[in-house]
This record gives sequence, structure tokens and C-alpha cells, in this order.
Amino acid sequence: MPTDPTAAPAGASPATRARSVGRQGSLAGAGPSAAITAPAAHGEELDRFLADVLRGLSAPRRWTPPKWFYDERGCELYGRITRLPEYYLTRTEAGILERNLPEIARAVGPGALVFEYGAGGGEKALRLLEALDRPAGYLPVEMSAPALAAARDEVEARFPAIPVRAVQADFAEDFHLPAGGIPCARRLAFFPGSTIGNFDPEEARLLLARMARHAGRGGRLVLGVDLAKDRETLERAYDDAEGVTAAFDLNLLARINRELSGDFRLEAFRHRARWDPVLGRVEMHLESLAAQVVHVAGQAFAFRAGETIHTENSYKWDTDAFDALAARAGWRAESTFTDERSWFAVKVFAID
Ligand code: AVI
Repeated sequence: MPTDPTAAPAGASPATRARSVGRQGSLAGAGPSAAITAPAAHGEELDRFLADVLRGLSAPRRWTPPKWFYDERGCELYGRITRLPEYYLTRTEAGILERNLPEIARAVGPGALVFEYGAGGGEKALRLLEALDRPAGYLPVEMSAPALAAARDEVEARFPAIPVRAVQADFAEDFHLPAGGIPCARRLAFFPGSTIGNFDPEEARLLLARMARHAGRGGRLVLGVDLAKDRETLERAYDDAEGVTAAFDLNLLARINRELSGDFRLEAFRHRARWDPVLGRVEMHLESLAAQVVHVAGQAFAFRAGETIHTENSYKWDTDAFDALAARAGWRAESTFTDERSWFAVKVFAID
């Protein structure tokens, strides 16, 4: 079930120890496939979208799971976000990977079977596969069929000798990883992009534990995670001057109007991004600018002026606290690679 971005994290403060697409599993569900378009929801997916939206809008503190950001327009806007001057995450992670791939490859070891959660179009995996010593195979895991096909085709074209098996699944839910037929020395889970930050700490632990089950003994995990930093940098990253993130957030209302017979007036809501240093997360909200009644699929929802819909959490971790979380999921921290400002970390974990 979808991640509730209003839920307080379990345990100690994630800000001082180092979460929801929640289902972005979208990402939760389909990942944020920046370069790939996602079709409108239909069939069972449309039923889930409707159920999530009706439930979230009926809650005392209204919320929606971030996975529903990623329709065709949402994917396009997310792609633009990753190139914004204020959104440091994508380029910082790419720089860390670029500088440290040989060492990361050494930490992983030869003959790894790589499976990537939320593979998007497979762009990041190409660089990793290039650096790894004799990779045994590549399994992109992705909800979005077009993104999955793109990841498979990209990697097959570039590495014809590497077996590729596309896995259409929501990595935020349990799924079977059909890796049995490909001989390998070890399995490597690859989860870049700090998507882990869109899960609350307990959900993140469960997801890491699923990855540990998929990787098995001797397995490795290479993961990107965004780190806590000053309020100004964080709030600008989620509320850019050009208004692309605002458009991304508001597109959810446009999608509800289009796909769920909603009548949100987009100009009657505004995007807000706020760093919560206690919970260690940037929260995105859509704030109602007036008292108003909105309808979705025939149901009426009365908003007060200033009332918000909580649309996303993006947790920012402390590196040691993240290692402790991963340890509770069965992973031993092997190495951490960061940038000169320590804004972002690429981490390698192992299962002994
Ligand atoms: C996909 N995920 C890692 C992004 C983030 O930074 O939490 C989604 C996003 N939301 C607003 N900007 C980017």
C-alpha cells in the first residue's frame, strides 16, 4: 500500500542519524524515468490511483502518494528538474560515480549479476556495467513498460554479450527476481538517484531488506543517498526559481482532473517546499489559496484557505545513520564515496 508522507518516521530522528515515492515505487510503481514517457493509468492501475487519491483526500491531513507524479508530463517535468541549477542531486551523484567507478567496481568484484530497482531508461547502469569486471548480466526492474524496454534495448545494444532480463514490477512491493538461470559470482543491487529518500525510514529498511533477500549471501548494494544540509539549499532544490518543481507538483492535480474526473483549479493552489530538520525531510505540499470545494470522481472535498495536500517527502540522511539503517536490513557498510561538500553519498554495502 502507498506510502503516507504524513507519517512520522519510526525510531530516532533521521536528520541526526544520517524516506515517500513512496511508492514511487514510482517512482514507487514506475520509477521517475526522466527520459521516458509513461502512459496514462488504465485498468487496475487507474483503480489504484482513484483509491489512493480518495483515501488521501479524505484523511484529516490530506496527502497523496508521490508515485502518481509520474505520468507523461510528470516524467518530462522530472527530467527538467534533474537539470535545474538548484537541483544538485543528479549532477552531484553523477560526478561521484564518474570519479569513483573503478574503486566501486573493485569493491563489487568480478562476475556480478546487476539488478537495478527503478531502472528508468538504463542510462546509469551503462556506466556501471562498463566499469565492472566481467558483469554476468543485467536485470532492470521497472513498472513503466516503455522505460523497461528502453533500459533493455540500451544495454543489449551496448553490451551484446551480457544477458539482459527485463523485470516489470513495483520494487516497493514484494516481487520475484528471475535471476536463477544466469550464472554469476555474486549479485549486485543497484539503486541510484536517492529514491531511497522518498521512503520513510521504516519503509526504507523494508526495501533494503528486500534487496538483501534478492542479493543473497556475498551480495553487494550500490546506492545513492542525499545527505542533510542547510535549509536554504534544500528548499531551493525543491522550489526552484523557474517554477519547474511547482509545475511538477501541480501536475498531479491536472492528472487527477484528466484521469479521475476531477475539477481542481490549478490556479487556486500553490506549491510549497519546507525542510523539517527534526524529521530530516523536505516536505512538498499543495496549499489551497482559498476556501473551496473540489470534486473527484463525484466526491466533494471542502478545503479551507491555507489547508494543504502533502504530496512528497524527501528524506536527507546522515551517512552513519544510513549505515545503521542498512545494518538493520542485513547490509554491512563497505565504502562511502562523496563530493567535496559532502552533499550526496554513493555507498557500497555487502552481505557476508
Ligand atoms: C525521485 N526523487 C529522488 C526526487 C527527490 O529529490 O526526492 C523527486 C523530486 N521531487 C521534487 N523534486 C524531485
